[in-house]
Amino acid sequence: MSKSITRPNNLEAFWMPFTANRQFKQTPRMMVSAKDMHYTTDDGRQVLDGTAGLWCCNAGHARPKIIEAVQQQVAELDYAPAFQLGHPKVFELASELVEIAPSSMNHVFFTNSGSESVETALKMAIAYHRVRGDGARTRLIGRERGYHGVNFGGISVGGIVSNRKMFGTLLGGVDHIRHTHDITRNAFTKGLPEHGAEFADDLERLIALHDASTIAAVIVEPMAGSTGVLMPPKGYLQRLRDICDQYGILLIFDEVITGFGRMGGAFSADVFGVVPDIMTTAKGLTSGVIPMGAVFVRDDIHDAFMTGPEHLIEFFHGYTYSGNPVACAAALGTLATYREEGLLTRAAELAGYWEDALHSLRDLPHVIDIRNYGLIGAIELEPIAGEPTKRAFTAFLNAFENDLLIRTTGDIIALSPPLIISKEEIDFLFDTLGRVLKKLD
Ligand code: PXG
Ligand code: PLP
Repeated sequence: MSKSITRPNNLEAFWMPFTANRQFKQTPRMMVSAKDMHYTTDDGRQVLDGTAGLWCCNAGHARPKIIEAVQQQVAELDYAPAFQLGHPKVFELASELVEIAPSSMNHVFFTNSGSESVETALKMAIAYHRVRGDGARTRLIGRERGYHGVNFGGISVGGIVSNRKMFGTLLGGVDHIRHTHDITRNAFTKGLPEHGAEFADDLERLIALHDASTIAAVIVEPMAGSTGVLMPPKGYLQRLRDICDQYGILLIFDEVITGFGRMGGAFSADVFGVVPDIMTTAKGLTSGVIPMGAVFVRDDIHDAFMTGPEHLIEFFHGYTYSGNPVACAAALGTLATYREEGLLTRAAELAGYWEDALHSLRDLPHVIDIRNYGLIGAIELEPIAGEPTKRAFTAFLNAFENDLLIRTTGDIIALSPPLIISKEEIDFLFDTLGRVLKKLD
């Protein structure tokens, strides 16, 4: 392929998402192609993808099965209306998905992103109580430091201050349980932290305040990714599950990052043995190739809607592109790739090697915590006094110059490579990152 792709001569028009626009446009970092574990930049460098794009390219880049599926589908049926009409692939995909989902979740609603999956799940939860005649249950409970996308519902239940503070009063009737980050007791834990199951009891506080009869659902990420990789303390998710069961509150797991193999199983519901009532996914569903999300629901939640006259719409919700045929083809190609290469469990096989390599960085300057599970790792750095985020952002820039893509949030470095990574590539990743960290001011 030609490497003579030139840089566009005007970068002004595109307002970049979640980006320091002015910094980027002064010194652009441009990706022009990708294959397997690597991006190629416009200056011809091969950069190791340490983040699976944005936690989504779980099968790696330019995988043949996915390319073929998308190319065929776009020529055969590019689009079919999603409302009151169907096409074969969307049913085929839903059936394949419920095969790998927890056994009680046999229904799937399609969206186009994680943010839309979250909105869909929150609406389903509130509507579910209402169709059962329990319409006072409208309150939604999220968690401090939670990330549930960027739409109004998602930022309302979310708990990342910078994503909330600019946008007014948000959704009413929302409250938050406390986050689970506790470096004092859990620093440098390998795998799940020993301490903190009792943080789940904070839900009891909110139930005492609002009364369970007003609460529709609790939404949490089983592993809080975007805020900087916070693993659930041992026993924490089970305790949340127990409290929700006791009070008739739905439990939503936001598995947008944790779904599709990242933690070492298809979903973290399997990995941690705690099954939610509703599960939101996106990202790894199509390995990032075409935007798509899916919301999985427990059978009795779906069935509760299937009442009334049969010619009437049961759930007044959906997107123009829900179950888009090309997205479905991408997802089917992705699932085939996962299946053939054993990728949904590969993170579990590599976890030990990954963990050892990651924790070998613990004595480097400014490192105050290291966390990991499956093929996820995080390195928390001491912020520069008065200049939060700067130290980690410098590490990101230096790593990129040294042919390694990492991701930072605040002063935390997050790592989540494609699930096809080799041991040699893991070595390259941590050797490079170690050199970058050693040089940080
Ligand atoms: N829920 C969770 C748990 C997520 O992690 C979303 C919802 C929203 O998905 P969409 O597809 O609308 O972006 C996410 C997305 C990062 C990072 O670097 C994380 C996400 C997106 C982009 C960057 O931490 N998470
Ligand atoms: N805005 C307008 C004016 C629309 O007509 C529609 C869909 O018909 C939307 C927003 C929602 O778009 P989507 O279904 O792609 O989310």
